[in-house]
Amino acid sequence: MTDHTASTSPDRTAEAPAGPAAAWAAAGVIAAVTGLIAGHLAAALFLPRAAPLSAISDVVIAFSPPEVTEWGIETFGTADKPLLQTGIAFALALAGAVAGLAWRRAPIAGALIAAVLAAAGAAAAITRPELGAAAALPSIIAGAWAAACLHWWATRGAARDASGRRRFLAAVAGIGAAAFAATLLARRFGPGSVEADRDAFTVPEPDLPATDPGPGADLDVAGLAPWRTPNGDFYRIDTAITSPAVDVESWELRVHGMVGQVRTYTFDDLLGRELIERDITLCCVSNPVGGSLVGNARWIGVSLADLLAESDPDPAADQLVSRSADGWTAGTPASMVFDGRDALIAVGMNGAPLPVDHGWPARMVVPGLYGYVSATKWLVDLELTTFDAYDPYWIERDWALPAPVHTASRIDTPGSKADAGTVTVAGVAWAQHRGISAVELKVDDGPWTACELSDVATDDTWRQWRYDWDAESGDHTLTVRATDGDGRVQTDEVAPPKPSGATGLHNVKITVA
Ligand SMILES: Nc1nc2c(c(=O)[nH]1)N[C@H]1C(S)=C(S)[C@@H](COP(=O)(O)O)O[C@H]1N2
Ligand SMILES: [Mo]
Repeated sequence: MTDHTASTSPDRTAEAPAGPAAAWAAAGVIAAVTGLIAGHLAAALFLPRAAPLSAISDVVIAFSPPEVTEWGIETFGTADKPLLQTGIAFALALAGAVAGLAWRRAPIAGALIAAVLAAAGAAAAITRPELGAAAALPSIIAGAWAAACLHWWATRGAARDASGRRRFLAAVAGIGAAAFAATLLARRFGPGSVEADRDAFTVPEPDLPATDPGPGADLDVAGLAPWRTPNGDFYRIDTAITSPAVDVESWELRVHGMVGQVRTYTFDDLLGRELIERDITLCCVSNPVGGSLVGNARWIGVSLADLLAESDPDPAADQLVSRSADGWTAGTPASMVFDGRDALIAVGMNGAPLPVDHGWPARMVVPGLYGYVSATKWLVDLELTTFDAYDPYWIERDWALPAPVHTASRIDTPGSKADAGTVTVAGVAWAQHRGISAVELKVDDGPWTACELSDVATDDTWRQWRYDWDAESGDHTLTVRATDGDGRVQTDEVAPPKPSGATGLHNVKITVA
């Protein structure tokens, strides 16, 4: 017979917490990180932008002063958002350690920390544009998993001996690693994945093919940017942490505002229209002199002007506001959209379906304007309005109203060292929709000397240039300047990117041995 009254269980309140504090902190970190993975797996399965890290980063960006976001873009370029997400993940891991230590003293305190973090993630997700109440779920799952982990640890892990504790934590970390792999797979192939839709889309043959500039379009110099920028190398700038996953089946483009008739178009409606293929160079207003936020691609899409005309726009509407699936906006002068230039709603880029990061399934491209006032990705809405009535995203943040791109030129090669003798100096120059008529190079304080230019078929692309320089040993400065198609020489006046685009001449300092 067992004597149930003679219990050997110790007095819990009097006992010191099981296991060393460091092990509890480690358990907290593992709980937080695996919780985040659980949240991201849940999101990947049904709502990519509701992933806790994406939602929190989106909110951090939305509420950061513009100076901070611009500093991020300038300092880290395209790596700004992965870095922000990594930083937030570290902060959450740290919060996990704190929750672990708190749980050691009083489980309710640790659970409370997990609940507060989950609530913050949930609030961030449901307040994002176009995300409903269901967006709270991934963060709730993350918090619940983290709390469950700490509970398991407290009840069956912490009291073991050192190697038992390590085995316990390794097992939980292993589950996390497996969930991480599953997340990556779900992102690529899961129901929330737009990649599958995109893969299934074959870009149709254009009704109006681009005029090919021929082999002379590319001077083919080592180190020189190719005339056509491959999609994988094309710069990417946007405010989205995770590119919006737009479902092409239900995608609609709405035209409204100061129009005679509101219209909506499906993706099939777009494909049924006359398809136009054009080579157009796109550049970012944030690009510093000599910078790489510029690229040239062969776009395929429909005429923006023709599509808008079907809605019978009011001639008093001077601004076309385009809106993306994630609520970003750009304001383009209606006069420029309707002046006959090849303003496109593009569905293809360099022969491939528009990459998800570049706006799948549809984006705007307007030759001659910076991206922030024209190149809306994940396009869903076109509103004819006035500049007086509405300030779009970057205008509200004190960037300049739209103006034609500045004439710019860049030296791509050589770098900072060369051997004496003939050195090929080469680069690109752009002044979209005005074209480039000349590029000149200056060595030290010498005269401006004309460079050889590549062939172009239109004024809407950049143009390569090259110059065979007879380099003598010593330190030299090479400076480049371009002249646009209207005969205007690029200004040497130095201006920063904000508010209306950088100006000044690009130079490189080179040591010739
Ligand atoms: N939806 C959306 N579209 C956007 C942006 C954005 O933040 N969100 N950024 C614009 C800016 S500032 C530029 S320079 C171009 C860059 O296009 P790319 O990323 O395809 O090179 O996209 C434009 N379209
Ligand atoms: Mo931009």
